[in-house]
Amino acid sequence: MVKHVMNAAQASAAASRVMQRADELAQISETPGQLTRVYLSPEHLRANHMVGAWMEQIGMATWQDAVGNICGRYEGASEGAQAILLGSHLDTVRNAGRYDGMLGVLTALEVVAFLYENNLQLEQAIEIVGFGDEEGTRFGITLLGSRGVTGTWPDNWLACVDAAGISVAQALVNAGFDPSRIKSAARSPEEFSAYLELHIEQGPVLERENLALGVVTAINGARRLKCRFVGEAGHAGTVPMTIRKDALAAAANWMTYIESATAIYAPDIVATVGSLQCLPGAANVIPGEVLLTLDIRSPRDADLEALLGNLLSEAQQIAAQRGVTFDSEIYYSIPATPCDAGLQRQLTSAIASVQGRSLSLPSGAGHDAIAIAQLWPVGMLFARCDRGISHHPAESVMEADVMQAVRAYTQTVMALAAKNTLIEFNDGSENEALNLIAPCVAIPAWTEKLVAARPYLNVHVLQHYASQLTLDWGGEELNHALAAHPRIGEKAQGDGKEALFSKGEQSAVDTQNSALTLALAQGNAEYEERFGRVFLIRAKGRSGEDILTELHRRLNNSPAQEETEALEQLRQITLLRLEGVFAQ
Ligand code: 2AL
Repeated sequence: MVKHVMNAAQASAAASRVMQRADELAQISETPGQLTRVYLSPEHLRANHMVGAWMEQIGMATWQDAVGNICGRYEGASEGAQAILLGSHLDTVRNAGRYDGMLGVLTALEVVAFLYENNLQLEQAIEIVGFGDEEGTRFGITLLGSRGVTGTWPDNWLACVDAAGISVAQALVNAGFDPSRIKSAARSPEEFSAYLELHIEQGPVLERENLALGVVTAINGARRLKCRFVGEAGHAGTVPMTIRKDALAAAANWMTYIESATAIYAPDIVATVGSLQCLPGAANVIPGEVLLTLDIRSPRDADLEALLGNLLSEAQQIAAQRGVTFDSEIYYSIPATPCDAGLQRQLTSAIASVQGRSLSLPSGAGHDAIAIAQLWPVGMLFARCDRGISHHPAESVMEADVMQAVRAYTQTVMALAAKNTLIEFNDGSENEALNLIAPCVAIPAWTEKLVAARPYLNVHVLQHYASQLTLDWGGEELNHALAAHPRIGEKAQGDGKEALFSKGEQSAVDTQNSALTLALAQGNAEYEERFGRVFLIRAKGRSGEDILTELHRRLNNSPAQEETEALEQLRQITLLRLEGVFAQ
């Protein structure tokens, strides 16, 4: 582990440089007095040039890739090492603020500057990318830069045109690129171990929590629907209240339901009716038809689908009660992009160490990480911005927050890049590799098969195969495995990795509570008497009381049922431990 820590003076100098460079970049605009910098414009190329020069000052090799991203590489301890990719975008909306995108690139430069100034080379290389297009301002299609890096430009993108009728292909040529070579911007999966992006929050949560920084859990998935209530228009003076089929009253009823049901569903889900059209729309006519939109977003697709299902069925019920009809159609849908759990943990611990505590929150806005997550694990940090204002010239961040951001970012990257357990696992001797994963579970066949199938392209591939292999387990494996799992409520012996794992997993079991400890001990004994082996349960995330309830429930299982349940718990414990080994 590298011991260097950024001190206050270094962080302060770095933050002041970030602020000054954000001002310098903001001067590169097509509209005097405002900031507008769109993909493949002369201003885009000038910004790339400026950022490229800054990269070179801190020992990075630089290049502009085939879709116009500016890229830089700071070599790792061995040439050609796998890299951690840091980045964000350099394009803007029209009349933009100066931090959206740029802050991520400028803070990444400070991470590398710290390494360079301290003469540090880490196990992994660090690459920085300033993406050419995230916002989609010019061509109406988004993430052209990051989807260049993943090599997933759809064929029809080259033909898309801007407001002046210039196609993407022509714009590439005008900017000195060759449209037939865009595929060469694609990077292969093994080149990067992870992608990190720092971004302004563009929302008010951190400010309200009085925090400079937070960790992103996921970039929200979203659905947009066109909805319609159809009732019966009628004379506002003559139709009695009891026999009306008022489409607007039904819509109003539904809207208040949407608001209250969403608020109680989960704190991080939002739903909005943003437009409402009432027909025929006259003061003296009962509304016969209402067209409205529903926008719903969540960091978890399953929750989004469940809530949406509930809202739509409520709409049907309201319609039925009022004698009107309801229909809807999804016209926009994007899945959530979860951030990698291991990267979230690293970011959380770095942020907590610089600001005392961390906060996890979803991103309501889209980011380059959406595209990058197709190939690499992604992690994001958010920095507070004034009143959450973004996409506006009033966008603003505090230099003191940037100082914290640079510190947390540097700490995270150094921790990740100093060690790469997957490389250790892939390149180590058979014994070294076995030792790394043996504490996950005492089933030698599983461990050996995982080692035999080395090398793995990335941690996801390894986890997937490890999970597949657990499907073959039966009663015999279950009995073997118990060696790595002390009883619940009993302190694990020793300071070996298994004991450390187990202590962490059982940390929510309150061993000071003697009534609970006694009840668990009794339950364990009863279980062992009945099933002839130790009671196994994934303890992580469960309290002692929860576990006790489960233990009592499972005592009523038939032996066959219980074997299935115990095996499932064993799988979960093993895969969680494996995640822990490779997350570092
Ligand atoms: C354990 C353990 O060691 N970790 C965990 O999640 N559960 N032990 C057990 N008997 O279930």
